[in-house]
Amino acid sequence: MNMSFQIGDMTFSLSADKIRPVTGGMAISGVNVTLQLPLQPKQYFYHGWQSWSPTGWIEVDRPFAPMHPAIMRPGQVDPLYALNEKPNGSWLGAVEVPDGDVILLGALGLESHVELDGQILHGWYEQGNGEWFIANGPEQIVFAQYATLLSEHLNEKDVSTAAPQLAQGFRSAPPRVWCSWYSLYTAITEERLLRILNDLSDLPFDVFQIDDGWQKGIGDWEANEKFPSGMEDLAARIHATHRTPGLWLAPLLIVPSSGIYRQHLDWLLHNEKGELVRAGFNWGETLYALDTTHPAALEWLAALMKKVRAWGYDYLKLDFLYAGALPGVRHNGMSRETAYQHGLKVIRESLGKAYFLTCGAPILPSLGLCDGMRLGPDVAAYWDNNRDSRLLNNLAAPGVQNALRTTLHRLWLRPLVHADPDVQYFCTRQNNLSSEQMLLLQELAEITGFKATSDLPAWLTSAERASLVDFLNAKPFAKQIGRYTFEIDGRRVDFSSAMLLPQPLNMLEKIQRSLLGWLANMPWVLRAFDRFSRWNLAHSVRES
Ligand code: 9PG
Repeated sequence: MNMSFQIGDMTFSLSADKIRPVTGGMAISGVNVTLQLPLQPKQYFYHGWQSWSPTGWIEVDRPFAPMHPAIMRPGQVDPLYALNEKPNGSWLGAVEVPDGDVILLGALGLESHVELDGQILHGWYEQGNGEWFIANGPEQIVFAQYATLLSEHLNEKDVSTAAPQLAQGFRSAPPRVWCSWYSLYTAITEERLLRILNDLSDLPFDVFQIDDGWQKGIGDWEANEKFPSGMEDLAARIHATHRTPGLWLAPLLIVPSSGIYRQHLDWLLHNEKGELVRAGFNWGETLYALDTTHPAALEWLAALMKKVRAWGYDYLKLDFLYAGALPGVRHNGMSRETAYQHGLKVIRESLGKAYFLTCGAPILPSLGLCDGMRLGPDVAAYWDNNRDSRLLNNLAAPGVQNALRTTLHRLWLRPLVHADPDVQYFCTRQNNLSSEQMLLLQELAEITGFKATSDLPAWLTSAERASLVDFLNAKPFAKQIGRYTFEIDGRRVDFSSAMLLPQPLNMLEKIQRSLLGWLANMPWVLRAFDRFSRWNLAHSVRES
């Protein structure tokens, strides 16, 4: 069906199967929908696939170019669209019109994508038919209406099992978390964590969360030799300090050195050629994915979740979840995001009343099934890494600027899930952030209410410790006043400095990119790099 409509003094033409008015806009349906814009927009809202994928407003004539190295792409963007150089994004897209208003085209179902082709905003479902929301108006209002429709749509399909549990415990407000990752990385040991638990003393944290480094391997979720008393004992010790024990796992990833890989290759996701689907590269190994439609794999997944709950962990940070939604051929033929959602439901049910934080997670298919969601890439104790963000074009790389940019552009999701902006820093030791940069991160957490840090209590000066206590106890009132500006308890906060995108490369830098992208794409280089960072880490945390 083709129709035209008028917004202000502009005429649009729309092609879709069905059209009906809904609050704030129109609901349309169709596998392929197109909206002919009356003029070429200047800015496009690019929405990344999973937590770490770049998200934000970009100039239409300078869309995000492919990220490097290629080997990392499956773990950073939707691999199906990694080479699409038009402005495009997962499930939704928006453009800005000259009066400052925006036009949004947002899917209400999974496996959908939006692209800007000249003056045509084009949305499609990878398969099947689906619904869309289309609206025009002030940015915050249009996105809020989309979020409302998304929640109704997800509830309609009865996906939401998390929502009824939200009333319990600290789920009404996001938890305050001490997380081991951003100070110790994989160099955690039982002894070190117990010392920190003791040093935290009266700091008001709800959760003590153990991150990557406790496990035998990715797929082998048992305590390694650095945790001689076992994970159950550690959970009991955390409980004894009246904090909720939290644990990190990447349950949908499998690496070649794991037992699952050796014994159950058939549980892994394959492509149409029968080869294993690659899910990226990390820990010196190629990553593979669990097929979340394989009955035996699902049984193992449910048993794993029940095991960690029985150990005493009531807060789970489940990471690298995108692996379950990668393109591939599944055991029961399910499409990719539906298969992921199926796996997530099994996880949610097996976790019972535990707090479930998703990370590295495809956004729309996780809604309604988790309590909290990481909305950006990892922070780091520096603002930006020029090599990654600019030379390698990798805006999913760790750093405060990338994390602020992506998270800020996803704040419209807040009515649907606790928004985790990643950790904040208070400690100045071994930290390259300026006090203004540390403050911006803290302010973003004040806005979302999800507060966390990895700062080592023994490294905090008494002034730093006091400001951490104030931060954790405060319940400021935050209000958005512009695209990047907020008022927090009457104080004006401007995030614009974090929104800038890297400058284009000159000739010499382009040569550097090719060389670096080629080198960083080789497993042996990444393996050597991994070994070097572990060695470096061992030295830097010796004094902690
Ligand atoms: C633990 C970490 C922390 C962190 C997560 C996630 O592409 N990569 O190789 C890649 C590595 C680590 C990473 C993200 C991407 O970080 O976001 O908070 O839990 O895993 O390994």
